[in-house]
Amino acid sequence: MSSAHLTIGSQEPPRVESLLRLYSMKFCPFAQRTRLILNAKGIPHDIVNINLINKPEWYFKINAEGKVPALLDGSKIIIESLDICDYLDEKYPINPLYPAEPELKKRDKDLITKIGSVTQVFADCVFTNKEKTPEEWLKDFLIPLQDFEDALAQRGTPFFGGEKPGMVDYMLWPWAERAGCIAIKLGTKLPVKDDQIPLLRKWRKTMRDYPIVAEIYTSPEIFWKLVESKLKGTEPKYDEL
Ligand SMILES: N[C@@H](CCC(=O)N[C@@H](CS)C(=O)NCC(=O)O)C(=O)O
Repeated sequence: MSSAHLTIGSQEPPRVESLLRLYSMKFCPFAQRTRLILNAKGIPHDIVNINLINKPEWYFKINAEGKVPALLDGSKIIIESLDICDYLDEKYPINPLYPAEPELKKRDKDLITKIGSVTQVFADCVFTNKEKTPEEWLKDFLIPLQDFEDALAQRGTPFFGGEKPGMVDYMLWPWAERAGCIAIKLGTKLPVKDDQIPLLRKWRKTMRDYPIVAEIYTSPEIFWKLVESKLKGTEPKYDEL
């Protein structure tokens, strides 16, 4: 079930016993991470979408900060996308998303902590009106992205997870999916040269076609509508995009 985005004055839909519930917003990259993991592991769940501008009162009992995603598992509530994804990976061993060797798992976790630097540049570029040239933005992006390029080179596999996506792939993907918004915002593509981040660009294309990713893919044009309403300070039409 994927519902319309619930707003102030709404009631929470009845819970289904023994079914995990994910509180989400269709276009939230952090919630997308958790949706990818639920789908990658084939975990039955339902989704309750939250209107993040006019949040339903009851949602603050789930997450006092009012943010999505949040996961309800019986009486247990887990917040923060990375914690939810790790929780799911531990609880549902099918299709493990980290390597079994502790040192390789740590290597993945360390890489995941570097995603924040990528999302920061993305937010600055797309959601603010900072005056920079495309060349300057490219330089800003290449600094954090180089770590990921180096990791792919070191691993020698199409995905960070090997021959199929693992936790690093799914945690990074939502921003790769939205990367098309950069060209829309700047009115031109970033002037990436052929020898810059070639493995990462190939990874992006391969991920785009991977069934778990393709199943919940949203185009940059749709994301852009959400960005525009954020920049204008208007309420996004979550259910009409
Ligand atoms: N660190 C959190 C970030 C979650 C987050 O910022 N979610 C946004 C939507 S994309 C949100 O709920 N915003 C509403 C708010 O801040 O009130 C995570 O990884 O889950």
